[in-house]
Amino acid sequence: MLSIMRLIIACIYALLAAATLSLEAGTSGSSGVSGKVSASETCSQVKLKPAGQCGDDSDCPYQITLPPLTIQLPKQFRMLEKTMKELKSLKETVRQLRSACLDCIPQADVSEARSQDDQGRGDAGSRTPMNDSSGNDIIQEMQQKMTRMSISLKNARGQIHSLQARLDLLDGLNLKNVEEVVDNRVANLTGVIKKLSSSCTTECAAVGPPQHILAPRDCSDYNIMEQKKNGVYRVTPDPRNGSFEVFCEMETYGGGWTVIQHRMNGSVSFNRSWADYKKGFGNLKGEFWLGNDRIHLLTKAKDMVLRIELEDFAGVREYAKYDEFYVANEFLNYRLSLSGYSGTAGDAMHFGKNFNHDQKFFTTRDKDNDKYPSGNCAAYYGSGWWFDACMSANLNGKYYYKKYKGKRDGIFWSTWHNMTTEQYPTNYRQAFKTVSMMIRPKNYAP
Ligand SMILES: [Ca+2]
Repeated sequence: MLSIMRLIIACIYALLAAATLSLEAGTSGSSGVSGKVSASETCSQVKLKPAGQCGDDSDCPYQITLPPLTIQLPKQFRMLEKTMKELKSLKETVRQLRSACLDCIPQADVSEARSQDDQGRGDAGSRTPMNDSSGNDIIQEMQQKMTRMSISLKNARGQIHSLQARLDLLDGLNLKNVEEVVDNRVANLTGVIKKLSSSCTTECAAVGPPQHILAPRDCSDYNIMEQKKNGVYRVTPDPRNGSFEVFCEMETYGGGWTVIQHRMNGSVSFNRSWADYKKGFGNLKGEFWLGNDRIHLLTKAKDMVLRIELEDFAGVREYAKYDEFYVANEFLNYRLSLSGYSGTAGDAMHFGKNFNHDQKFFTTRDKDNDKYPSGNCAAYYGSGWWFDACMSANLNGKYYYKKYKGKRDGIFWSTWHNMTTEQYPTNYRQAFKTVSMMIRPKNYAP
């Protein structure tokens, strides 16, 4: 408002200055000048004009016309008074509340005292209830705000707690621990690789060229390729480990069998070292042990079934079949997994609690992995086998051409003929004319 007043005054001053100039012009030149004197645009509404001749008393008959003053105030100004009043009453309420709080006077007492006071003041009585209610409103609003804030605080505290818990968990995991575990694993693996490369001789050098990837993995693959004749075939169970020759039984029992062991005339000794059993020995067209590494590769490549064919010197043939047959690698001592028996020769591999060849390690005369604490079963029986403590079956035993007496070190299958009918040392022991161990994929369909 002040600034508007200043503007008007400035306008008047400007007009007066202009009029003075015009007067000087009028006195020096023609008289009765009747031109309008206008200042800036802002001052255009203010007019100053001559109303006759100047007299001797220096009072010039000029008149000033001011426009009607209209000031547009913001509409909020309409509320100004009301707002000021409300502010005043609020201040009063706050003051009362503060004093009530300071004096520790119960709220009811204050209300009572105030109502008495108001009665004394007459007309003020009508405003007091409004003040009370607005005060209560403020208190309620503040209480609501407080409640909301305390809820927010509670939530925040909960979140902080859960974050802390997660942090603690991460601390527990501790990157250093993880690093240590990884380091240990790497160290172990390095050890294994070192071992592997040191044992890597001729077999590793024989790693085949890429064409072996599509080569038959075992005899069943040849059977699919319409090779129906028994004989020696090359197989590649795992391209990374090269290929090797095997004898395939393609004509009987549905064909597709990879033979891993064969006895037929006693021409080959099976009383061999760990190294011999590892790489295999004998003649694929005669008597042989395919080799533990190769048996491992074959049984690792596919789920295999084992078929054992037995024939005695009377020409009687029996068989035992196992739906699961797996030989682990050398680091696990070629541990045997064998289950799912069917057949006619009986389940001599699981003869009983004390004679069970399943899950047993391979033992040779120079490497004792058996369950017999006082000696080496392989050395005693002159055979490499998955000895327990020691055996209810041993197909790598000595080849006898007829029944024999004494130490049971021959080819042995305890469920045929029965062990109890061969009382030591008086009775004769069974001898076998031919033995075959052969494997074929479980899902093979002849
Ligand atoms: Ca032992």
